[in-house]
Amino acid sequence: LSLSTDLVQALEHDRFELYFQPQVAADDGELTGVEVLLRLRHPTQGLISPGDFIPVAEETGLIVPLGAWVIRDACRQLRLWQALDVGTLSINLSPLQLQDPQLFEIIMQALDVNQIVPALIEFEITENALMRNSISTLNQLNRLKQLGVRLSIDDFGTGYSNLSYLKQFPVDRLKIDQAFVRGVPTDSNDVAIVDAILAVARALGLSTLAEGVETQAQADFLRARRCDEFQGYLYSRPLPANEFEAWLHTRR
Ligand code: G
Ligand code: G
Ligand code: MN
Ligand code: NA
Repeated sequence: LSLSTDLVQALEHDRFELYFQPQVAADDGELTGVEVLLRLRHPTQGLISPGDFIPVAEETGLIVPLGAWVIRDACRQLRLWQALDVGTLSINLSPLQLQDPQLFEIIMQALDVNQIVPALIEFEITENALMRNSISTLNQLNRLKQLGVRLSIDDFGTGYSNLSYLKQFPVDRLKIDQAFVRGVPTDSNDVAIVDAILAVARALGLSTLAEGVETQAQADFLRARRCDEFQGYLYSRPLPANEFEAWLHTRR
């Protein structure tokens, strides 16, 4: 009948899957982490991207239990990869999850059950999520930070550009949105924006990751400007767990 009904059933019938996209160091290309990206295996429509269902899950509130499933399943996978040294596992958090009083408990339990060191987990929060409900969001983020997980700002540069919140929130790194990465090194506006983001990050002591790196020219430019890490099709698309393991084996 509707996508929102489909989503409830999909969660009940375990039809969501996690994909994993490598993040690599700019200097030597070594794996530094993995972003967890959600997919829906629809019985008739095949694999559906989060861009097509996350907005519905946010409108209906399903993102709260769905996001909890993502956290638990990602931690389960990280435990299975314990011997592989995959680095930091980055998990996307929605604004509604940040307002959920149970979020902290859900995270604590997932870490505990899987015996995961908090420093191996990073939560990605978009700029717009940070701008909303700043008091409760700030409290939630401070608790998470004290627990020892890492925090990053996703899609950096695309939100409402009030930079004052960067001082308030205990974030560790900025993920430069692929919209700006796309144009470097040829588009002078994108070059200016990327340079400005790198300068802000450096001044505030935050590390930087460029998203959507697709070409060697982009990587070379960003490396020269001392961006710390890269993620994008140049290295790998998001992959199911078994294909990610194969990707890792061919590189080591
Ligand atoms: O994988 P893809 O490029 O299609 O992801 C599209 C968008 O969906 C991205 O903005 C990404 O941050 C978001 N997304 C992917 N997985 C999750 C998830 O587990 N939770 C939330 N809240 N967003 C996700
Ligand atoms: O918004 P967020 O950064 O969480 O989501 C990343 C999204 O970007 C995912 O949907 C992923 O599939 C997509 N993506 C990852 N690498 C590339 C890339 O190199 N090029 C493009 N066009 N999209 C990418
Ligand atoms: Mn992300
Ligand atoms: Na992003």
